[in-house]
Amino acid sequence: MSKTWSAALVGAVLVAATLTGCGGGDGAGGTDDGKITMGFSQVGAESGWRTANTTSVRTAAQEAGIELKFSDAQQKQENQIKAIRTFVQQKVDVIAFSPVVESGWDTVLKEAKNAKIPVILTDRAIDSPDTSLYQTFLGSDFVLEGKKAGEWLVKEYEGKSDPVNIVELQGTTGSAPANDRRDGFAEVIKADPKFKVVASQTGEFTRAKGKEVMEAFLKAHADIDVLYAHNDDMGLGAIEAIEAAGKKPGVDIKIITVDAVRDGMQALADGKINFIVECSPLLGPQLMDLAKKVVAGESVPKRVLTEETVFTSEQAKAALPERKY
Ligand code: GYE
Repeated sequence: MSKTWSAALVGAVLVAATLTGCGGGDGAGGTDDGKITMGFSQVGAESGWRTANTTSVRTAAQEAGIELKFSDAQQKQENQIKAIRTFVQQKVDVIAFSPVVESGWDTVLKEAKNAKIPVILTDRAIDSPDTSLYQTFLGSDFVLEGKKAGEWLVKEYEGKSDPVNIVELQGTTGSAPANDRRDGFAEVIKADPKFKVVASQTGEFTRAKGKEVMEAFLKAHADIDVLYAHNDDMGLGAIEAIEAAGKKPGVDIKIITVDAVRDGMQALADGKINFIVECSPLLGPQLMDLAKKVVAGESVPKRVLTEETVFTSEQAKAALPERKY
């Protein structure tokens, strides 16, 4: 997490953002038909989490009577910048987006601000020092997720002194969840020098890349004890690589992932993953509520956190029948 964001977060606890009205007949973005139009720029379709998030946003928009202009950036920042510019030209009432990476948003967000179109960050943060560029940020605390992963590991190896060799599959380079999950985890495990991250590389949050990078890790390191994957999908890809190498995932190599989507939870219940830190993709309803308030000129908190838990294998077995995504 960037220092800027930490500072913004502290500020946000004290002050709620007050917004100037937008939409309606005030000469700002939006048309006069009374219906809210939201331009939404999604990261892509890289993971089970993302698919569930897209469904949540689409369904919630429909239920809230909000017209959604949905754009898929295919994990490319330039596509998101283009989509935001198009939304500005179209004079939508509100723009929401999940920034693929943290940096490089100031110019385009200033354009939206000049056009008086409010912006909501959803799922991922940006690291701009100018917090006036967006009204609120709705999503998880990724540093905390990384810490929870580290805390499980510390407990798991409590009382043992042998070195623990860890490989890490990072999310998309430069993205908030990759940066923060790496940092939160590192902060917790550094307390004990027996934990060593022997390799750390991006698996781009996808199964295919997770598998490919794990294959390389296995070739380069004969003595891997633990895999920490920044999402379930990369963990699931890595499981295929581990099995192909003749090792038992969850036993020979312990696996921690983040998200808790259905396939991840199944692998956890089957004992192939050992621990999952939940990250909720069901942001749609809260996003639509915030959008309505922002468009109406009401004040909203600068930071809205999602509530999340963690799962062991037993807990995954119990939760699976009810799991919606
Ligand atoms: O964990 C991962 C997805 O930004 C929280 O993006 C999201 C992450 C999620 O690709 O699976």
